[in-house]
Amino acid sequence: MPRTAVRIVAIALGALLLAALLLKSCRTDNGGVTPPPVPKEEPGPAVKVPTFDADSAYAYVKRQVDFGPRNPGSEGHKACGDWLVAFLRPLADTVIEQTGTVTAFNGQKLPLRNIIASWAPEKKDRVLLLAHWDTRPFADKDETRKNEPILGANDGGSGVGVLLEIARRLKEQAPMVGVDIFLTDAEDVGEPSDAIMAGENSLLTWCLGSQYWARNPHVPNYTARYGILLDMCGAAEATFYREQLSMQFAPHVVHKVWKAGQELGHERYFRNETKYFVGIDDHVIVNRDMRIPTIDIIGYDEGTKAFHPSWHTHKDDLSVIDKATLLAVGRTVMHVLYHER
Ligand code: AHN
Ligand code: ZN
Repeated sequence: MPRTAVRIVAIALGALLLAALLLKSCRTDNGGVTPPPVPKEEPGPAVKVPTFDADSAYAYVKRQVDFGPRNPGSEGHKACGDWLVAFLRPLADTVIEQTGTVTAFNGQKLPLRNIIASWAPEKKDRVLLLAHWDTRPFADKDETRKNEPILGANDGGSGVGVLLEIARRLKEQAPMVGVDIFLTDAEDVGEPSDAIMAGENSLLTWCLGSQYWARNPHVPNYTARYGILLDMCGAAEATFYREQLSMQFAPHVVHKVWKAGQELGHERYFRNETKYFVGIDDHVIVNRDMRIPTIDIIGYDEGTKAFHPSWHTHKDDLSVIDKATLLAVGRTVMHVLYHER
């Protein structure tokens, strides 16, 4: 055979061998009769949500209560404010303190200290988390010692405790979105009132810190995708119903958060009914003045048909706080936060 012919035969044999090998590798176990199964829709890379540690959230509530009452102008207010800033500084990318003076309903001048900790402040897509860190200067719902300031373990302490634990996790693992934790001041200095629905003037005697911030945002043109306010979210067996104003301003956020809570197994806490209308709280200001859709996760009590029985009384101490409730709230908020793209 001439040389070229030998070469052609060799190439042909090689090609055949290769084809056979390829064919074999394509065959399925049952001889290539059935096509390979259609792969199920690939879920995106699983989102890893950091653990929320309820023991540390509880310790942060206790730490605040140990300062005593934290009403604006008090010793506890000054000391706790210093501690909060020192706690957040090493965890956040920036911590901004807004200080000023506000006037209470009775004409009293109060020192104001809003604390805003930010992660990835350069990002446009952000989530705002809020809780008030001040406590009520009097116990107007109590039978005794009505004029003395309360400890505010649940009313003030609980929301801040949960957010401080989230802050610790934000340092360890960044979510896709930027985050701001806004600890509002002078929320709980409102005019005592028996009416659930007081007039507009009386309503605006509450939430003086968030009102100040809305007039003077900590950064120019500040905005966020949405906001979540935590208020009185630490009592045992707390129930969180969809709050009416949250449903009006930010129904998509309510649905997202309540769905997350239920999927995580916290359906005892997150209930699918609207039971109350919280006419004034920091979310009202953020919605109304900043136009950031913001919800309120705030405990509703089946007995009082309003807030927890310890509300604005001296009973609002550490014994009200339950780790299981802190856990349900903290895990739910973190789940939502870390699933934002
Ligand atoms: C009213 O008392 C109308 N709203 C509740 C605001 C508040 C007080 N949250 C905590 N303490
Ligand atoms: Zn209060």
